[in-house]
This record gives sequence, structure tokens and C-alpha cells, in this order.
Amino acid sequence: MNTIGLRTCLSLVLLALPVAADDALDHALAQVGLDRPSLGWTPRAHWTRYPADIPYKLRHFDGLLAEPLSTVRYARGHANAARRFLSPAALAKPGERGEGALYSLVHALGVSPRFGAFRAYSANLTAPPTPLDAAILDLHRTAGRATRHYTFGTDSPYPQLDKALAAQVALVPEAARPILGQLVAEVVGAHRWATLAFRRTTLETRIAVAKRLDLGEEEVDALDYAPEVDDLARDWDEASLWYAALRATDALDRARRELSALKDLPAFAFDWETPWGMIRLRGTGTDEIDGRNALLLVDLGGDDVYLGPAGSSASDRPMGLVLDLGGDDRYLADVPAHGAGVCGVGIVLDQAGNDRYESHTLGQGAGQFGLGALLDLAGDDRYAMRYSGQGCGYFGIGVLADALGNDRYELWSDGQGFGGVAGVGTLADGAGDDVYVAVRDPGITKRPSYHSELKVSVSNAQGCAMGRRGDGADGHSWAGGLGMLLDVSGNDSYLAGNWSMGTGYWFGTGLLWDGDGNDAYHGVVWSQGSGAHFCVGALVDEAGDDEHALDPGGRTGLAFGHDFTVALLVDVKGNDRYTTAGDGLGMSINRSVALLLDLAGDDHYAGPAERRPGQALFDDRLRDLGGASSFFAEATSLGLFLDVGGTDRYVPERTNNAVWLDPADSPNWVVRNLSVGVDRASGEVDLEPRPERPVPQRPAGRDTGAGSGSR
Ligand SMILES: [Ca+2]
Ligand SMILES: [Ca+2]
Ligand SMILES: [Ca+2]
Ligand SMILES: [Ca+2]
Repeated sequence: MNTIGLRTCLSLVLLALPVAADDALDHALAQVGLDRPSLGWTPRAHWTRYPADIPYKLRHFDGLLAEPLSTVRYARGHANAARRFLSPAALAKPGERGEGALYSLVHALGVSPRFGAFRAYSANLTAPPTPLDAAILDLHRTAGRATRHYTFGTDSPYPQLDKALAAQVALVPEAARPILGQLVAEVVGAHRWATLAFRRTTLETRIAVAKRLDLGEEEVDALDYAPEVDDLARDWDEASLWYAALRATDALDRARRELSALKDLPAFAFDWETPWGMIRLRGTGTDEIDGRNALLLVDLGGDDVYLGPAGSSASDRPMGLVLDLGGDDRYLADVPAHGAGVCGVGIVLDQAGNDRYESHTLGQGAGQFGLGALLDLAGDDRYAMRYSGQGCGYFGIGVLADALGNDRYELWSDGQGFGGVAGVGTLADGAGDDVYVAVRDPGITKRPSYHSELKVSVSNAQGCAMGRRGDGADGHSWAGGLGMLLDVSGNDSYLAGNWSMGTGYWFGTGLLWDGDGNDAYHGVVWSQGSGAHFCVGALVDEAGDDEHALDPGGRTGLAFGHDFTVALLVDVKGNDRYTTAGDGLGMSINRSVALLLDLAGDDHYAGPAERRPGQALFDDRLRDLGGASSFFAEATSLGLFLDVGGTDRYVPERTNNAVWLDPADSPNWVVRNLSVGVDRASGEVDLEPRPERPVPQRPAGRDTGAGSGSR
């Protein structure tokens, strides 16, 4: 790390600033001769030694690296989907093509950022209400199995599936049967697509991938190359897999709405083994439900316990689904479970109740060459697990969505919105005061961070993304994915160790977006709008009085970028506190763009004595054209701090309504490594992308309003 000491900085009192006459960010950039288009980077063909041949980049990545400020729009777009599709009104009824809100949600926050070929008009569910036994017999036939057996010219006395099935189905309330039959028929349809997804792959490869439960720790520094991952990534058909997942999601959601309308349901137990796994149906009793080898589990109510891998797929079973309509349920497992899509699709949809989810590795919304979703629509819920879950993806999609209630999320590492290699991991929470914890003590997590002398855990959590940085090892450099934590409202608390809360690494994008509420963010190193090595990390908080802290030992956060990182901390409203004893507060090293934008309120900033907010550190490599690579010398970098409005306090002390820049003789100016700090009394900042062309002006005096109805 560069350790250039404090230089005398040039401070100007903002006497000449026009008040609210123009955009405050544009004005701040103009202090150092920059404008918005001059931020970010597009690698040039002659940039030797630039890590350009990085497979598996998500399609948004190059664009955000080139247009850093568009990261805010990108985060808000996903936030809009969370707000809309987790609202009780949206969940209550389907859209105009019959599509349910959860289908739209899983598409918007999972499938679309990973794979852009769907636009989510409809899951095309076509099965009519079907007698339950007929639907299950059809499943057997679709799986290539006989449902009647003849030998010696006679009907074998056993097994007689239709009679056995009819006896079991008689236990199920009559009104529920056609809805459940329709659900089974749709599962048969979705299962076909999930199987197609892997038609070019071998079971050996899928088993090898499914056995890798350590991709989270393997990938970051490229510890132990897994060739089966590259092989499967070459051969899978992800369009088929995501179509299977979207159809399964919508089928569960439709069954949820229709079964919820039934009254006075009894307790019962239906169990049936199909060629694709168990179907278990339960009524309103207090049930203990075996999740092993389960294709479909449906519970119509009551406080239940799910044991084992409920809601998970496996290398030889591409689908595992759970629908629970109510009750305070407990989901317990020590294997991938509770929305674990491993070479397939795993979904849990729990409609109501105060639920507890406890598991170890991969689950609670985790995808590894698959889609895993945990969708909980109400209640005060508690989620606890160790690694890789609560919205986590590796070559896949993990979504944890919780619509209502005051929830607690606890994890050791790699989750709560974590985009591992080529993955999308999203945690979306609608309403409620929520607590997010990534356990800090490495004695518990076994993930000691060398950025904290092994005293703090590597969290990789709460809107974080990491790639496989193979440039120092075997050259299999895989791009990180997209990790998002989206919390719509409530007073929330975020606690994590290192690498958290809107942080990226190695072609990954980590986003934490929080809507309303007074929130507390506590990280340590690499936290809250930060990142290292070709990545994007952003924290956007739209409202409330918030606390942004790097706790003791903390540094390189609160808008800190290292080595071609876009690092944004944007707090739109409220009286906020920012605390760090280490580097941060809009600080760039090694050609990054780091911006801390606080757009309103009376704020308090406490930073290290030797730094000032909004600073880019000089390094001789920024002007070195004599080495093997020149791209450091050609790029532009920026550390920017902008506080708009309010009466602000600074430690060490600073004057309100002032501009501070590098001194005139700083070598930074020549190498376009720019520092700018602005505190101003008022102003506006528009963070939405500007139209590239001017808006046409209406001709005066003509009626142009006709026919302009909404579309
Ligand atoms: Ca239940
Ligand atoms: Ca719940
Ligand atoms: Ca919340
Ligand atoms: Ca807030």
C-alpha cells in the first residue's frame, strides 16, 4: 500500500459557488477538470498485461466499469423489483399473463442478471386442474416407467400402482386434489427442462461439481483448481435450466394462492415414491417431514419440522421443491437444503409463520450450476447457516426473499447476497426491522483474514462479489458475479467482518441497497462501497439517519477503491455518522474511482488524522511507461468526497462550505490521479443516467397531447 504522507492541501472557501444552480456532483468534478464521462475505464487493445481474458463475466460488468455512476441506477432497478414483487398486493394475485409475483421476482433478481435472454412475460403454465392420481401416474410414464405390469398373459397382482395410489389419494382433502394434481403436472413439465439442461454433460462431471462444497474459499486466491467446473460450464444449457426454475417457481406460487383459499383442512399424511423422488403431502397437523430424496413436499398448515435436504436438488435429482402454507416451521439440515440448486433447481416457498431455517453449507437460496430459492412471505423469521447461502451463487443463482416481518439473518461466510464466480446471489427483504450478521470471530468461522492479522473473519457477505483470481496462480481467472442485498424498509442493522456491504473483487459486483429507515452498518476491512482489483462495490442508502462505521482495526472502506475498482458510498438523506480510523471516505489507490456522496443532512465524519476525505494517493507507477505495461499510466483515477447541505462536523476538523484539493505542485495532476473534497451548503445531485441526446422541444402552440395514453 502506498504511504505518501499528508501534504498541505489546498482549501478554498466556496464563496463563488452558485447556489443550487447546477448539479453539485458535476460541479465537484469540474473542480479537477473532470466530467461524468471521464470516469471509469474501457480496456484498450494495447494495454499489455491488463487481465483481459477473463471468462464468465456477467454482461453488466464492462458497462459499469466504464460508467461508474450507472451503478446507482443498476442497484435501484433491482431494488424496484424487490419493492414491487414483495408487496402484499403483488403477491395476492397474478399479473395479466397469469404470472405470479415470485416468478417475476426470481427472474428480475436472479435469472436476468445472470442470463439476459428471458424477459419474463409468462412461465407458460398450461396444465389444467388434474386428478392427483392421474398426474402422478403420468409422472411415472413420463419417467419411462410402466404403471401396469403384465406377465404370463395376466395382470400382475402386484405392484398395482393405480390401486395403491387411489388409496393414498383418498387421504387428501377432495378440494385440494385437483390443485395438487395440477402442481404435479407442472412439476413434470419443469422437470423436463431441468433434465434437458444437462443433456450434454456426464453424471461424473455433475457429481464432481456437486461435491465441491468449498468453492467460496477456493475461488478467491485460486487455491485448488477444479477442472470439472470449466467442463460443466462449457456443456450445460442454462436457458433450459432457468426456464425449469421459473416454471417451478410460478407453479408453486399458483398452487399457494389456490390452496390458501381452501377452508377447514384436516391433518393427513400422503407419501408416494416416484422415479424422480418422493412426493409427500401433509395437512394441518404438526408434522415431522423427511426431506431426503424429495421431489415435492407440500404442507397445508401447522407447525412442522423439516429434516434433511428439503427443497434441494442433487447431481442425480434435478429438482426438489417445498410449499408450506402456514405455521411456525423449523427447517433443519446439515447438507445442502432449503433452496439449494446444485446441478438443478431447489425451491422452498413458505407462505406464513415465524420460521427458523438452520443449515450448514449451500442453502437458504444458493445455486451451484443451478437455481436455489428460499421465498418466505410473512412472519418474524430466523435464518442461520455456515457457508454459501442466504442468496449465494457460483455458476448459478441463489435468491433469498423475505417479504414481511422482523427477520434475523446469520451466516459464517459467503452469502447474504454473494456473487461467487459467475454467480448471482441476492437477498431481498421487503418490510421490517432486520438484523444481518456475518459472524466476525474466525475462531467460529475458520476464515481468518490476512487483512486483519487473522483476527477477523473473511465474511464475503451482505452485497459482495468475488471472482477466482488466478493471475497469481494457475491462470484460471474466473470473473466474480453479482452479489446483492436489497432491503426495502425498516430500521436495519448490518454487522460483518472483512469484505462486506457493497464490496467487489476480481470482476465481481457487490451491491447493498437500503430504502427507508435508520440503519447501522458495521464492518471492518473492505466494507461499505469498496473493493480491490477490477471490480465494482457500492452501498446506496436512500433515507434515514444512518451509522456507517469501520469498527476498530478497520480500514479500506466507506468508499475505498484499489486497483481499477469502482467504489461508491451514496447516502441520499438523513443525519449520518461516518467513522473510520483507517483509510476511506472517498479514497482511491492504484487507479480507482472512489466516491463518497452524502446528499443531505447534518453529518459527522471521523477519519484518520493523516488523510482528508476525497483523496487519491500518488504512486510512481501512475507515470511509468518504461515497464511491461502502460495501462496504469494511461488511466484516470479519482478519490472524491461530496457532502451537500446541513451543518457537518469533521474529525479532524474541517470547515463547512469549502473545497479541498491536492496542492498545485502535486504530481497527481499530471497523471490524472485526482483528489477532490467538497462540502457545500446546498445543491442537488442527479444520479440517474442522462439522456445521450437532448429531449426534443414541443413546438409552441400546438396540441401534442392527443393519444399519449400510458402503455
Ligand atoms: Ca407448516
Ligand atoms: Ca415465515
Ligand atoms: Ca428492513
Ligand atoms: Ca437509511
